[in-house]
Amino acid sequence: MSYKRILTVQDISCFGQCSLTVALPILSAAGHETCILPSAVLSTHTAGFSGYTFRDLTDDIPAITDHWKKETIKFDAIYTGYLGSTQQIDYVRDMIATLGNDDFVSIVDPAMADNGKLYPAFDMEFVERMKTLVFSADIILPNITEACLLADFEYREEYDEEYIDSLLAALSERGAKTIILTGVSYSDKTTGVAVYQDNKKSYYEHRKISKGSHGTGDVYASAFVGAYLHGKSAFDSAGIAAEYTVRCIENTVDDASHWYGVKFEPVLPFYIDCLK
Ligand code: PXL
Repeated sequence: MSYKRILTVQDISCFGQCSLTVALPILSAAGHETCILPSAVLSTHTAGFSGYTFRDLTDDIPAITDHWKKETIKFDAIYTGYLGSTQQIDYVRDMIATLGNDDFVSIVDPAMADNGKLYPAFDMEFVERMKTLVFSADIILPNITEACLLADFEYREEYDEEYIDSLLAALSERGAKTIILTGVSYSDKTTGVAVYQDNKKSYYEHRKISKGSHGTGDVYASAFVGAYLHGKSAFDSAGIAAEYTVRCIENTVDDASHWYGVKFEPVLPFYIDCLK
């Protein structure tokens, strides 16, 4: 088994089971050294709560990364999620350019939109800047909404395989390398992930749970990164992350009081088994 040092850059939502409170335990469970750079600190995530606090940590980032450079600290991978400002996108690009070991991988989840809409904190300037990060990363994990924003593509609620193929082609033409496109569903009972790598597309289909859950994009991306850095292929990692995320949702769906996230912790043993 390989022990990698991963830096993950995303927010701390103190309550709400998303971003770093999900990434840190999942990457650790996958057996990796997990270093963090919080992009912001919020009292809760922004999906479904109102009146949340938001402390932007943009101004702290240069001193943190300068210190790492002085200490010659390097990472095997940088995995980014929800960022706190447009400026942070440039800082992350600098980290990717300067803080990588040999065989370094950059993995970007452009966590900024879902269901046809940008999250409340973001605007089109952020989207434009995010393109510079996404189209230079080794692996990206957009959902369909994010992919459409990044590729200037029309967003559709209903679509077919041809539409998804054109969306993947548009991303690839703009510079995307390996694409893990999440939430691709061609039937009522199933959904899946389209994996585009070396000009070839594959599709991992799995059961769909009708009720949408918060934070599952972060659970999925973190489980993907953990498996990929463990040495699994992009397609196998996409499948493992999908099976794990579905089980996390199934473990939560009957508990109406747990609407803000998924109970991913009790399902970690399943994830660890998948990595064997
Ligand atoms: O799960 C994505 C996410 C992460 N962090 C914050 C969010 C969201 C989604 O809304 O609000 C703060």
